[in-house]
Amino acid sequence: MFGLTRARRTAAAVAFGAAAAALPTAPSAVAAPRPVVGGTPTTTAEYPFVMQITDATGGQFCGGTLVAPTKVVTAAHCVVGETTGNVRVVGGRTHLSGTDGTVGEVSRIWFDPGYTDAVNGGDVAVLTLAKPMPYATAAYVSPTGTGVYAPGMTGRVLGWGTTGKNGGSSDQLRMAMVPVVSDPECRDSYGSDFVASDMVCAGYPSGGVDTCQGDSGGPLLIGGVLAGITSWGNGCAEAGQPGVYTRLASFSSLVTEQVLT
Ligand code: 4AZ
Repeated sequence: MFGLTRARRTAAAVAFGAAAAALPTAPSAVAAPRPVVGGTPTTTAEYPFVMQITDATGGQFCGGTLVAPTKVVTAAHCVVGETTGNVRVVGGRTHLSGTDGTVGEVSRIWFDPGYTDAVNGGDVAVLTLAKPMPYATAAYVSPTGTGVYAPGMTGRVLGWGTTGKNGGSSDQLRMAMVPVVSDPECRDSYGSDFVASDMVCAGYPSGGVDTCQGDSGGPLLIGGVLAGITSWGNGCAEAGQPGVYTRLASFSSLVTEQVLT
């Protein structure tokens, strides 16, 4: 089936990196980026583990989370098709326009071997950095994820993604709070595109607060730990269309293998 939800989904399967620029114009059925409302500006001093994922010229296209000095968790869809030479990780830089912080080269790219697109397999990747980042790391959820994904739990999302209707990314890092949505409720929104074992949803029933284009790969923190990765959604901040995040607990052991490698 090729229903409205799938057709109109903001294309999380498309990386917004250099490669995306070469793609033909998206079909008109694809929703334009919509405002992310309700977030507040913040800093990498406040959230030192939040990383920009950029191309070789410094153009940010995704977010990531430092979970060990040389390991960054991001979304598979951010890095599929990329090579180590054309991706950088930037830490300690609150503003996209900044030149502060640390630019890290990537020595290895791993993503869930089951990943084929946003709906199939885990939208999770681990980048290995050539040198350690001098920033505090974030803890990530255990394989059981006990209690973490309970509906109504407060999630915290961060990124430089789109904040205005036809606007570009936010120059300054932003943070927003979104409640975890129950699996049945998310299934009501997305049908079989929502795979509860691999994904978790967050957002208000009326919308208004959400991640958006450019936030992909960045963190969903619940109870202070990295519990999700910004992955996809139908548009941004629309009523009844919560953001969909990688359910990191399901991939926690795989991530640990990569962290220890
Ligand atoms: C994106 O394209 C994207 N509203 C990120 C988050 C959401 C939708 C799209 C969720 O990067």
